[in-house]
Amino acid sequence: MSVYITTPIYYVNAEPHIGHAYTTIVADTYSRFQRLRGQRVRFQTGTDEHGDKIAEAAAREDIAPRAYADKISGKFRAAWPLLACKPDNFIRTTDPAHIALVRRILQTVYDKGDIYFDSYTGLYCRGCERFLTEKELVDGLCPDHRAAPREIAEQNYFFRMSKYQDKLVSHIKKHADFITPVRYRNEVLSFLSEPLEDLCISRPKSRLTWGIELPFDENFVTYVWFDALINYLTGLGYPDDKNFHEFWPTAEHLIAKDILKPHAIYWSTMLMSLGVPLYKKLHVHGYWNNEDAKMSKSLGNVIGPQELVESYGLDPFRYFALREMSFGLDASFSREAIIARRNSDLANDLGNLFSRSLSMAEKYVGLIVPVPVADESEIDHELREAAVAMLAAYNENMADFRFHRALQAVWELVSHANKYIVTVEPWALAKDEKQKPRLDTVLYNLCEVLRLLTLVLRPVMPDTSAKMAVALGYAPDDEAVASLPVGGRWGVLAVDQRLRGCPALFPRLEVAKAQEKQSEGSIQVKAVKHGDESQAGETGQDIADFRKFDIRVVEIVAASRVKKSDKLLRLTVLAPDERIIVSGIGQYYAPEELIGRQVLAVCNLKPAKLMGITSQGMILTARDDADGREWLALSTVMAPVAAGASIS
Ligand code: ME8
Repeated sequence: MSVYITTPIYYVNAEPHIGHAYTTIVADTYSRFQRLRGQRVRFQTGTDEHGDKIAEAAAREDIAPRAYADKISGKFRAAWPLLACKPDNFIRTTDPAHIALVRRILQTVYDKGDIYFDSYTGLYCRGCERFLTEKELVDGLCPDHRAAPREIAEQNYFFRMSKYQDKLVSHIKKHADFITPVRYRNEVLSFLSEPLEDLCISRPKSRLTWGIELPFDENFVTYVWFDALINYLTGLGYPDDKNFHEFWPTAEHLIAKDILKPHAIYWSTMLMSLGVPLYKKLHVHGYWNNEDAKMSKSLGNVIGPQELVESYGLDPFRYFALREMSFGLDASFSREAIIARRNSDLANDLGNLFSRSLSMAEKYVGLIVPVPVADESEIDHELREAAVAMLAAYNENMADFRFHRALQAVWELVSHANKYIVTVEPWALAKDEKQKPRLDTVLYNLCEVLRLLTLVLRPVMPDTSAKMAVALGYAPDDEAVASLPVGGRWGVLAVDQRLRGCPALFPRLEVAKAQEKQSEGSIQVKAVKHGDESQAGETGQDIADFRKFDIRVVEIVAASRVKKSDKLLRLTVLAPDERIIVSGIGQYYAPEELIGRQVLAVCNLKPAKLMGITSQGMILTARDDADGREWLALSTVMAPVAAGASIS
């Protein structure tokens, strides 16, 4: 089967921002998902370059509209690779092929008698680039642009939109998922319950020259929407190209709620007049606000793609965008929200599952996928069922543009697998030779969960998924991690496969509040760095003070819980002398996980008594509570060193 997915073509009167980024990431994720299912996909985006708004923006910069359009269109084109968005076609309305097709279609519709000349007086909103009806105004103003429309009286050409009203209503009623989510379908039906006016589709050249000239009257240019919507056909080589025949019947348009009417009504009736079957679906999403305020250039709170990626990382931003917005509703962007998602969902839940599982596979089976035993226990069965349920929910929700639900389902499996580890305690199984088959089964199951996660996250976080694939010993395009028909079931991971082990998938982030460039509305975030000199500044401490502390790498050789305490662990460490350290990490680490680990500890503190045990030092941890849940991460060294090595 084939899939044709389009984004709106964006106006070149402003640079790309988070709103454009979101729509394009959704289209890209959907294309990748459909490819993962084995479909042939065509994904198109581009820029909308004619009309009042562009002419005005160019005039403000004192350059010709075409040169201005070239500059901004180039910025859109350059933005998408930064977000790992890979459109198959990038269309511009100034492309000669597009201009030729718009003129050809205008002529066809005109010859058919669906365009007529008339005089007209109307209320024109420059922001919307269209005449508004009295009913659309709120307190005499355009509700979107909060400006009073101008009364304009002029002669113009009109498209007989009203002629197709009944046909459109019955099409929408007959095809329940023509416009989704349903609230937007209802909005369109409610609008169509009143008589539809014909659409003014020309602008006299005396008022606007930056547009496509009407083929039947050189004194007029085409209204920008009659020009822009046709891009969806131009991009397929309508009417003769094989792409048109293959992809048009599958067309799915993706837009935000701001441009519902032109797509649902203008475009559908234009297609009816042309005699071209309607597109298959219109997917409508809500609006991103910045910290609950509308984003606008004048408020200085517009965030560009480059800044987003530099601040948060590419995949965390893609994940956040898809997970945070319930498709169809508005959502709010904030630095706290994205960092919380990154630290909690990605670093804590997914990252930990991955590194824990692979480090156990390294320790217990030398990174070779072990043979699972046939008679699995109840808990293994539940894990497998959870994986199967995730696949079903994922497939259904991704196909229906409910990305947040699909990701919720994926994270249910992540947390199920994390609980599985805590319950089965692989480290305890490893102590008993008789439990070897059980341990092998557990490790197989965990690696198989990791493989399935790698597969389903591929459309959402392509870079991370590729890293995960390599860590599991796959080439990134291996069908086990790159094809749902092949890999989308339990048990595909081959026994004896050599795993490679895993780097940290998501280094944790903190908000560097002091460095926020509030005035520019931009956000600065940096990786956690201890002892960062820039933070010490003028009031910094003397290095001699730091040297007073004897910080060493210590090796944990034994660990147990301190009785009657959730938090405290009794650790026997080599520093290199053997000593006991009591540490408050019991809620975050199981004692068994720690044996053999090298961590940092302060070794010359006065001995302290904790729950009756004398502690001869303090283990160093990084505390993170960015998402409101405290998490302590043990500090460690990147390569093994001799126990007792000092830190300087
Ligand atoms: O309307 N939240 O172009 P445009 C979510 N050229 N999405 C947003 C957004 C926000 N705050 N801001 C913009 C046009 N978008 C026409 C389209 S199509 C034939 C012609 C996204 O540059 C969203 O997809 O104003 C919205 O529909 C689109 O950008 C509007 O882009």
